[in-house]
Amino acid sequence: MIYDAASDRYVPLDWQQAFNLIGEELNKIPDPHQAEFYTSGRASNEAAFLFQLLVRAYGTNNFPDCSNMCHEATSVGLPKSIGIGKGTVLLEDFDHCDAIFSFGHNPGTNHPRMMATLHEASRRGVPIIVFNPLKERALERFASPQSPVEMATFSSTPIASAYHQVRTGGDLAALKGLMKHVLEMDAADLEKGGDGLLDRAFIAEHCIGFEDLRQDLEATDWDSIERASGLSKSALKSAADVYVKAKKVILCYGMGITQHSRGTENVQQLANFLMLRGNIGREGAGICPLRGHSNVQGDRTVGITEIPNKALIDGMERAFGFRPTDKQGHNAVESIEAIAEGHSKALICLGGNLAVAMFDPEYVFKAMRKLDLSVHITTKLNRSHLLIGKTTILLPCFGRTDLDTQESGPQAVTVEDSMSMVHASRGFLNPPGELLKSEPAIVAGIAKATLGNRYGIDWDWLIADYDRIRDKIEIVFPIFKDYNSRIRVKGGFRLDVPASYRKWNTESGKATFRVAQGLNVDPALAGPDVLVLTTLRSHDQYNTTVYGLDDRYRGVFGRRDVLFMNEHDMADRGLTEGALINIVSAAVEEDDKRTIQGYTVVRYDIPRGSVAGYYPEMNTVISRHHYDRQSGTPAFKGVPVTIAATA
Ligand SMILES: Nc1nc2c(c(=O)[nH]1)N[C@H]1C(S)=C(S)[C@@H](COP(=O)(O)OP(=O)(O)OC[C@H]3O[C@@H](n4cnc5c(=O)[nH]c(N)nc54)[C@H](O)[C@@H]3O)O[C@H]1N2
Ligand SMILES: Nc1nc2c(c(=O)[nH]1)N[C@H]1C(S)=C(S)[C@@H](COP(=O)(O)OP(=O)(O)OC[C@H]3O[C@@H](n4cnc5c(=O)[nH]c(N)nc54)[C@H](O)[C@@H]3O)O[C@H]1N2
Ligand SMILES: [Mo]
Repeated sequence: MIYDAASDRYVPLDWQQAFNLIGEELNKIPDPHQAEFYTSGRASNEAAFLFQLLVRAYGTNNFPDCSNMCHEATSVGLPKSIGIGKGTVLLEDFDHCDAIFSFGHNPGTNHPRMMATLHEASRRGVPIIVFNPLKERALERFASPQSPVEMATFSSTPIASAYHQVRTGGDLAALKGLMKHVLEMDAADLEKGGDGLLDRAFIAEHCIGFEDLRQDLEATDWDSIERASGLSKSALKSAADVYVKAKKVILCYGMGITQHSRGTENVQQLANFLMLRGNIGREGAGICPLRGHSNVQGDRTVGITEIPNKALIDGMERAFGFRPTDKQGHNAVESIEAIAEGHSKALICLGGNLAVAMFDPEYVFKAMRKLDLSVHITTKLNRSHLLIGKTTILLPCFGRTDLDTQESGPQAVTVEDSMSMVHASRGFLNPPGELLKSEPAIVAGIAKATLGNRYGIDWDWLIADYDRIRDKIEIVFPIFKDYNSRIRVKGGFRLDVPASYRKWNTESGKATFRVAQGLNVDPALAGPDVLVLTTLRSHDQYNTTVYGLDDRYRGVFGRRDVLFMNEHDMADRGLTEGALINIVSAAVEEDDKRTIQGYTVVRYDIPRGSVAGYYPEMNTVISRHHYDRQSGTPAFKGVPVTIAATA
């Protein structure tokens, strides 16, 4: 479909016409660095790999990606700590651990399969220690749909053995407190003639940076830790006690850790905490970032990155005979800036709803309307598609469950999950329309029309049989060795995660304790009336797709125009439950002050000074200047706001 200004409608367009038009427009742009290529994490490895091939052959690394808004703090932070930006545990490890720490994720809603694992662990008597500002129901108690007894008797199993309602953004301080306790307990144990509580052999053999960390923790006083974390020294002690008693600890985390202005450092403190007792790289222990989209991790692995390393460039040269540019491209925040400034002229989206997922829609929507070319490869219509540029084209594609038949027959595609397991799936439903194409076929169509025969890449040959795409992936990325045969084994295979067997691909070859200066006292959050807004998913949504208005675990029904508040913060402002309020951005930058009007106050069990509301509605008050400078992840979970009753 193409937008037709005369009739103010999208009108049908032949596939070949669409490809040709896109090719013409892309070729009009004087410099390839003036086009942006977004990927949302639903794209399969095969589609994402072809997309990066198209973009690199075109000549840029402008790869804004949903991962830039999600686990980028993990992808940037963990490699410096443990040499890889991925989790180190397998699902089986949960059967062997004897404590689980959970920071900033809401599995009852967002990772329902994880609930079964936590449920089982809890029944086994494994303590589960939760750090989350909100009391999340499914983390407190959970009735397993897999348990006939619980289903029949309406009973449930307690999940969290201790629930620490850390202040929003207080995790850095909480983690320093936990580690400070561990060091103090270790010293006390040594004094009593014990062996100490640190894994000294692990630290000596595998780590660097321990002395710097120790000094930082010694220099951090308990008062500041209590104030910044919102947790008492004794509460932190009880959690540290569980930690040192356990032989094998797994730590899980989500967006409550990554989406902060110091998200990267948050992630690194999690790694420090585990490394103190050698809880990385052995059975039953490790770090477990819970990913979002089904293939957000895989897309990164197969080359969707704005900062290609030498191995990637060399691999591309090996597989395709040309050497792509190594010039650093744009991440999501930078791509929006480039579009807003009129520097970038085109945006091609492999899925997603970028404009709505991002901060400050007033700014972002205006930017999108300046584009000369916007193209969306998509399964469903969404709001971003209505941000019309000069030429705006929608290319409908198959979903994962649709049967994808190419020249050599039905095709399977592959994805990588949070545990680095790669498996194949094949669609089985008849596609919803005869005219739809697969994502790889659409990317190939755009590529042919844009690049012609550049570098002799035979796009038709590649998409005729996706095994050929996988063979190319294997040439570029040798960790996919025997890709096509290994995905044919039931359950797929695991990509190599060196940290999981204590091989550290860091600069020094060691696991590295990384010091974060000070506590997370973000100046933007310091004003007298300022509250820290965190933005959440409800039970009835998948990211920007809102399926219904209920959020059953949080007890909100039929609406989303609410703000969760602590009762003292309400009283301070003379508000009672049900009061109508305006939420005003307290961003430091004047041009970013925006307001959300007429929302309703809901009293909630949340720490004083923290408020919560739903993503994406709350994005209106999120400043484009407020993101983690290391990873580019917007601070979606630490937004300064003030609240006023409506006039
Ligand atoms: N049903 C459903 N499933 C999904 C999604 C969906 O939208 N719907 N989205 C998918 C995607 S892309 C992702 S990334 C994942 C996201 O999964 P989660 O990481 O669970 O995402 P959020 O809903 O953003 O919730 C974050 C949790 O962090 C807590 N939190 C907020 N601020 C802080 C803080 O400062 N510190 C701590 N410790 N906790 C905090 C919140 O109270 C909440 O419980 O889910 C994926 N799965
Ligand atoms: N305030 C705030 N903002 C946030 C977050 C937050 O917690 N708070 N979370 C951030 C996070 S973690 C993420 S991951 C981003 C999400 O950002 P995006 O990934 O851009 O957003 P989604 O809503 O997941 O995109 C959904 C759209 O993708 C398309 N789609 C779905 N499936 C497919 C498919 O198989 N193929 C193709 N081609 N298209 C498909 C459909 O058009 C659908 O409307 O949002 C971020 N924004
Ligand atoms: Mo995400």
